[in-house]
Amino acid sequence: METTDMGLLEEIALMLYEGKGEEVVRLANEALGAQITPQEVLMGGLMAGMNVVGREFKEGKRFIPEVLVSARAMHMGMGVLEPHLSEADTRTSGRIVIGTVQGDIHDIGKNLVAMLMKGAGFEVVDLGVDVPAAKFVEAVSRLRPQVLGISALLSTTMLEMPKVIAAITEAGLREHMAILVGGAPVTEEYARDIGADAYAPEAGSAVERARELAARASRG
Ligand code: B1M
Repeated sequence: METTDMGLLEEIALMLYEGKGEEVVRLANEALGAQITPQEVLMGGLMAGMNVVGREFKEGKRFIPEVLVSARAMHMGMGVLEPHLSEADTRTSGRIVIGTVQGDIHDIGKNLVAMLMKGAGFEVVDLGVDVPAAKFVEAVSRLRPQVLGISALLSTTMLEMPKVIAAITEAGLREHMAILVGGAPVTEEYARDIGADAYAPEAGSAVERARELAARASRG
């Protein structure tokens, strides 16, 4: 693919696909300088590139080392967008503790959710990836968030979600807080079945759900 006739967003998508993080950073800055919004850079550039990577990974045309360099480029690109996407308004929407379940090291989507939550005025405590149920319980007990966000990207690891919810319940912490779940294999129905309070398919709606849940948790 020739880059000469491409728009900036297509170039960002291509550089992400090729795992050229420094180019992604340069082009993302150039796009922001050209008044392209951070949301457009995210969706039309970074996410568009990662979607192609994901499709080809599934089809066996891309392999883990290549996916890893694209993931690194994605992280670098998100680093450019973060100050713009998470320019928090001064209101505090509440506190959210978030993490990816045990056995799962996917963090790009979770980081995006965390970034937009910060932008929406939430205080975000990110526990990272591969988080055991006991660590979620410890954090909820110590920090008393209005919302606990749990992410899983594998159909095997989403089975950890009900274990986290059970551990929170057993620790007597389920009152006055709400649990939000998400990640590619998770569905609305699954969220309901495991006793989560809400499900969001992507980062924008995760913020909307968290706002509703935090308001409910503070009332309750
Ligand atoms: Co993985 N991987 N991966 N991988 N990987 C997937 C998830 C997969 C769908 C690819 C495929 O086969 N098509 C597949 C899972 C199949 C399944 O179980 N259904 C898969 C597999 C199989 C694996 C391995 C098992 C491969 C192997 O080793 N054989 C392995 C597992 C490692 C482990 O976790 N133990 C593995 C490894 C990896 C890498 C390390 C190479 C890398 C992760 C790097 C990183 O995250 N730092 C990686 C990547 C990059 C992917 C794909 C290509 C992209 C994921 C991503 O970042 N998407 C992915 C294919 C795909 O999803 N199409 C794939 C972009 C991101 C913005 O979207 O994460 O979906 P997403 O997040 C969205 C929503 O899901 C939602 O909002 C986000 C933003 O809109 N969301 C939430 C996410 N969390 C939320 C929480 C919420 C609410 C919404 O509330 C709390």
